[in-house]
Amino acid sequence: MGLFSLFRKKQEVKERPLYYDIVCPYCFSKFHPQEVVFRAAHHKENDEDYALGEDQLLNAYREKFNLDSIDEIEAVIDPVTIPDEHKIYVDNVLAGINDHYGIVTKKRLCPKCHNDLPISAGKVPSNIISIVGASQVGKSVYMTSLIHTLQNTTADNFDAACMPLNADISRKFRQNYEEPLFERNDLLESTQKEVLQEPFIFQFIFKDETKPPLMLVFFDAAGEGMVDQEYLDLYAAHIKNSTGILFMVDPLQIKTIREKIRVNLGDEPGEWVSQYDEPRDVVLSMYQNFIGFEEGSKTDIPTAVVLTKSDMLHAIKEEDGEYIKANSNLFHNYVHKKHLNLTEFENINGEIRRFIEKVDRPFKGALDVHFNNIAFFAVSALGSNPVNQKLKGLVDPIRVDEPFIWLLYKLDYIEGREE
Ligand SMILES: Nc1nc2c(ncn2[C@@H]2O[C@H](COP(=O)(O)OP(=O)(O)OP(=O)(O)O)[C@@H](O)[C@H]2O)c(=O)[nH]1
Ligand SMILES: [Mg+2]
Ligand SMILES: [Zn+2]
Repeated sequence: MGLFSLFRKKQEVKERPLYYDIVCPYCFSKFHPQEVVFRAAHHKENDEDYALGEDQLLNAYREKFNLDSIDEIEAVIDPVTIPDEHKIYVDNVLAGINDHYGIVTKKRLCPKCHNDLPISAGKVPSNIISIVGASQVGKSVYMTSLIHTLQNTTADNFDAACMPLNADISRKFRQNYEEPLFERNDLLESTQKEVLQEPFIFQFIFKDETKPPLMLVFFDAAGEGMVDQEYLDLYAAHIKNSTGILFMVDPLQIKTIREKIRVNLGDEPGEWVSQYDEPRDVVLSMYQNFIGFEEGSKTDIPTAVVLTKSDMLHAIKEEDGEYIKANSNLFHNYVHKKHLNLTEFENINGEIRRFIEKVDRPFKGALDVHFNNIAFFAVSALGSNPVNQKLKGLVDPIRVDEPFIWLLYKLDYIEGREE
């Protein structure tokens, strides 16, 4: 290796910042690690600054998601009231304070919603992966199938563990999403914006300790009826502050494909969604409302365009298919291990990109105009088309973790290799 290449190699090494801005995984606001507040580790009845009481910000958040309100909780301490010598730093991040009674608290809270922050907040990047798409494209089912797969196979394949942040999240995910789908073969109810589900927070922790853990926040938003301003604000912050976007498109949303599938399915159509938004309009409104702060600017957020319900494409495959070839890779599951197989990825990316270009040019155009960093995927969260809200067999996901693994690659957590 010559001197020059040595020098170049060195320059390429990215320096690790001392700390990272925190994105609260509960309310998605973004702030400097210095702006956190703390929950006192004790209480004093005769001191109003330290007495038990209601935490209005916390309860407002909990009310939004139909969680019980908390009547009495320890006080919130703002670190500006604490002398510098009583502040505790870990890895350059304000991590604790020694309060007026000499009692240490390390319970950091989000300044905007007063929920507990994860221990790693500010020390590692906050990664939020958002799932967007029109009503009924399959967001909730995909999220469930993805998390299930991440926990059961993907994590292992990348020498990592995928775990819910706490027992509450674990229980809710199992009860409301995983068990109905994977154990009872029932489909999920359409997500109602009136009964907001608080975000599901998972951690993807690599066994190699030099790799920072990855925080995964999934917010199962309703695809329809986004009119409520508070809900819109929350959703906007979620998307704007996310590190990766999974943009879901249903083949049935695309007019030319919809008609073809309808004809080919004949008298056994299974589930059939009656009304859809045009994919292009979903991109436009997402961009205008949530991403584009400046007219004409493109977003750099890596965005996986994910064609859902790929099992439906069997109905339009053909030997020398104009749209989808009968032997297409998209019908077969592929397991990426240790790294992203770039050959496999480019194959799918190219095929779906060409497919979208052919069947919905306005949509492809809108994507090109607004996104710098996109790739195309096809997944089936269920593996087959359900009939009467029931699956015929077991859930058998196809390629559900591939878009996620591509995001890991884009965010420099894993390598890609030609094979
Ligand atoms: N064939 C097939 N159908 C699917 C698949 N995933 C979802 N569906 C169908 O799509 C319907 C909607 O899925 P959801 O995940 O609830 O859609 P959503 O985007 O969360 O919908 P909203 O919450 O109403 O915005 C399901 O009831 C299924 O009928 C799949 O992998 N294959
Ligand atoms: Mg839903
Ligand atoms: Zn918050």
